[in-house]
Amino acid sequence: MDIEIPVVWTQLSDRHRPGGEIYVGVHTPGSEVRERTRLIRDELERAGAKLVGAESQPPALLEQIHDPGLLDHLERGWRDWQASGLPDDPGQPRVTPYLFPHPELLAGEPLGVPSAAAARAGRFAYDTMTVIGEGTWEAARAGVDAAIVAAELAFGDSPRGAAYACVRPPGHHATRGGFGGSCYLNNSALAAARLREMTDARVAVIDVDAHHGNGTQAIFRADPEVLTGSVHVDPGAGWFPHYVGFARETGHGPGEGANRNLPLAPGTGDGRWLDAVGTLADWAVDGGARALVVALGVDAAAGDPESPLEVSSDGYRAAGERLGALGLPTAIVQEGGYDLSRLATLVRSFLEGFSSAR
Ligand code: Q9C
Ligand code: ZN
Repeated sequence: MDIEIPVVWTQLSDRHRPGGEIYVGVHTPGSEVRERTRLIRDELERAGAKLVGAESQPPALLEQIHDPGLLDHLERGWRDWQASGLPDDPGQPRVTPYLFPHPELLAGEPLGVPSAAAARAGRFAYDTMTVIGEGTWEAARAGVDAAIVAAELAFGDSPRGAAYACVRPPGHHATRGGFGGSCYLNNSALAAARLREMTDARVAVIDVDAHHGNGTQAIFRADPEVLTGSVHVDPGAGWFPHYVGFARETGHGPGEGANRNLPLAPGTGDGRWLDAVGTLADWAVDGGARALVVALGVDAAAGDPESPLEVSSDGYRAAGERLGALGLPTAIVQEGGYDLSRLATLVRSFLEGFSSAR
């Protein structure tokens, strides 16, 4: 079956080469690697999908979603790091934090931006895994462009349009002013913001990545017009992002009730995972959503090195059918998914399921 959904693509994704990640102080190969988007693109091309280039977008929406300090750091962080001499002494080529402005370090004093590049590396990053290299900013920016273009194609001429943004690095762990979890800029949040502009109606983000979409939750925490729902492995059972992603997090102030978390036990598998996806779908529609962003992580799949949820390829197909059947304009944005032998077919299964329901 051919995939009717346009695939928004940018070769700038390749410019992000994290070269591994620092996990528990150890340099490890990391799982968010360059091959990911190529594998997906090639598979979707074979499935007959049409590729669309991600045109460069004006910065206004980016500045609406993210803190200017974060944007400035991501844009110039690598150059400043080069100038600081740290690549030679002690020999770290990428922007890698050693110190963080923990609330107990500040002890109530105001949070500034330190002058030393080594210290600045921890000012906006909340983990040691998510390093900045030469092309990180260009790739992350292009990911945002692709997500915005996907939102525009989804809303486009057809009232039931859909488009898929084939991007890396992923975005759903990036908050307004912070980044981590292999994410720098929140592509899914940008797609939601663009849909909000175009529809002038309520929008929902449904996040099926194996990990809690903490960045998207944080960005829209107090916004009643963007519903954010996430199904993920229970952070309380020992999984990233550990501190957030619990069912008790339901939004804040005017956004109270506009966030929903469905944490699942390790080993959950298709049945209860699909029930949770369905619960979020019904919740979004009952809440008045007129457009949808799917934060499509395929790392909930069995065999993925980053999660213990045992979802199958048919599970992803069924999730696609369920979300496609809502009939809403939908921007599907790539998030995680790290089993290189299955990544592309999982995305294909989801998109085929989605297409079949339109
Ligand atoms: N590799 C996304 O899926 N894992 N981020 C820590 C060492 C963190 C995943 C264990 C997983 C973050 C976008
Ligand atoms: Zn994930």
